[in-house]
Amino acid sequence: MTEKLALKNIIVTGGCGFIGSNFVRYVVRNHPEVHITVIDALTYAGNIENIAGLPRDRVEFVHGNICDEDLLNRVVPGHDAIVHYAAESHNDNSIANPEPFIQTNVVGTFRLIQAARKFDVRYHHVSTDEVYGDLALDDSARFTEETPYRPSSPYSSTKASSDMLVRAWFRTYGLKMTISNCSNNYGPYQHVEKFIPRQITNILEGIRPKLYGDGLNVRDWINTEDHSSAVWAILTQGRLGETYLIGADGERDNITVLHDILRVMGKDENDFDHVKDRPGHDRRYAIDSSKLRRELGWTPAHTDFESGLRETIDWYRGNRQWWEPVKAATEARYSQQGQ
Ligand code: NAD
Ligand code: TDX
Repeated sequence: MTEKLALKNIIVTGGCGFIGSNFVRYVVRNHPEVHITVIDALTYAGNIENIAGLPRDRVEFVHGNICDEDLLNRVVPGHDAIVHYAAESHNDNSIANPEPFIQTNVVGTFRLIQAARKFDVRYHHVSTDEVYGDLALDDSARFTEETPYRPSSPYSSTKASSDMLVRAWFRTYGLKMTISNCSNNYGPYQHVEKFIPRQITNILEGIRPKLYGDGLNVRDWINTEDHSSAVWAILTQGRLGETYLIGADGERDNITVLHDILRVMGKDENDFDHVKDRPGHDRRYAIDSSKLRRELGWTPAHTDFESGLRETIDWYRGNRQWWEPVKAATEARYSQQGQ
């Protein structure tokens, strides 16, 4: 294991989104010596409420776009690391309109790694297991760091592109980088467009949950707290130039997750609609995270999916003011798509 990197002043891009804000809260709670500058454009997916109430002397908010070179030239100097979460993150949106995905995920990453080079700043790139495409249901294989890239959707192809840029910047310019590719996250503060919060909030609103296709697609669920602890471990102890897969052995098919949500919320397990499938829908994701566990000693702490799901459901029950303002528009978009 390499010596731990001592960090004082980090930038978190996308720190007002679901996973980025979890990371900000995680660092505030566990690493009192670290100051965080959040850069976030507050797109439809960003919400300043996600970092509200954190101490002002620990977390500074900069409202801005990662594609803005002048902004990066102003903000990046004086920081010792960038942790890059900002992205357009939703597959269905990327199918309807890929353009913002190219801008933010590809051009935005390009601007950030140029700034990291220019100001000699450590860079951690947050990516997804979707860059590896999908696995068959009857295949026992899991993704590893050696799996060839084979992205299926506009979203995952832009994430794959950004990973490639970061790898090339390491080889050519010696960018001080690491990359992590994580599986599906769940937890509080996730936008209601995503599978688990969509179904929970549908039930709370009296709308029937919507399952794509046959519902047998498998996702490898990880509690977002465990994603944050893994990113911190890689940022501070990871070997430069390396990729680490993050996962918590949480494979479940969508119909089983939906049954769990309905049961926990006191509904009939069959009280949902089958809707049109997602075009190009990946069948199965599964992560082998043994490199991360072996090299950095990381283990997930929140592996009881049902109890994590109960906590997540309680959070959406208790925080209607957070999601209600965007719920109707999200469902209107889906119903236009027949989903
Ligand atoms: P999210 O959509 O909830 O949040 C994205 C955040 O980025 C928002 O706050 C948004 O305002 C901000 N943003 C978007 N474009 C921006 C721009 N051009 N400039 C500055 N800020 C911008 O996304 P998330 O689910 O929290 O995902 C965060 C990261 O984790 C993404 O890179 C995603 O690819 C990756 N990831 C997500 C998952 C998952 O299950 N959600 C799994 C693996 C990896
Ligand atoms: O209403 C729905 N019904 C449904 O059956 C929705 C919104 C989704 N689904 C299915 C599609 C997927 O098989 O549920 C599964 C999960 O869907 P999403 O929440 O859209 O996630 P996914 O497409 O798997 O991608 C997520 O994990 C990897 C994140 O959104 C990405 O940002 C991350 O990279």
